[in-house]
Amino acid sequence: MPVLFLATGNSHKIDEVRSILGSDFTVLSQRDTNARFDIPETAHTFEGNATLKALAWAAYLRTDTCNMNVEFVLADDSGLEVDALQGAPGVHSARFAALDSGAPGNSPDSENNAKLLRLLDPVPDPARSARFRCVLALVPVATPVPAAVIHFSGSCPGRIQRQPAGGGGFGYDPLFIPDGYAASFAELGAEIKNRLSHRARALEKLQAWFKHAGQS
Ligand code: ITT
Repeated sequence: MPVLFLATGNSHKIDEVRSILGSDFTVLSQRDTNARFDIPETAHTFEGNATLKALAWAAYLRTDTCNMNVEFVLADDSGLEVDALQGAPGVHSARFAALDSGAPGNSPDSENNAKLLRLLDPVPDPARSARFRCVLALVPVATPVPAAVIHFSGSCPGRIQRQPAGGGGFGYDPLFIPDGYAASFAELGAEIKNRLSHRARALEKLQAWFKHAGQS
């Protein structure tokens, strides 16, 4: 069974990845170590930022001081692309509100959602299309530097409604209605979200890769 270290500080991502991958993988995460890194997400693409996070953690997990027996690091960079905003918030999804205030770190979900609703207020319903995107970067820990990085991507199309609804999920879930449904991800709940989300679709490709590589 492959042992993955999920390089994220976002506990919702950890829960979703664990639940989607199920028992075929052992998934460790930042909850299993006291190590913490501030990794500036300076790339302009999801793929670039996922790679930065995966390589930073892989460098640590390779050191003798870290005794975690991890085989692979997996990082997730994800976000929402809104067509009427030319793809924003995109790679800035986590700190969309802070782009205006200059506040450091991620913004509260409520502030990001409020900004999105404000910007989309004049946009008519048929033009409120959007998609969630997720890029995963997988780095084998045993491989010497420079390590190979393998990417898997997934997207989930939908639209942005005018009011938040639902108590599940995180981030923009209360505003996002996936195509084929009449309720937000936050209303649909984890079971449905984890079947159709951008993260689920990227993880399907990762599972197929492991199957092919004969490692699962
Ligand atoms: P890590 O970098 O530590 O993984 P993060 O939350 O900062 O955690 P990202 O930089 O990838 O992660 O930003 C992702 C943001 O995109 C997240 O904070 C949400 O605002 C949004 N997002 C991503 N996936 C989402 C999902 O499944 N549902 C709702 N919003 C999501």
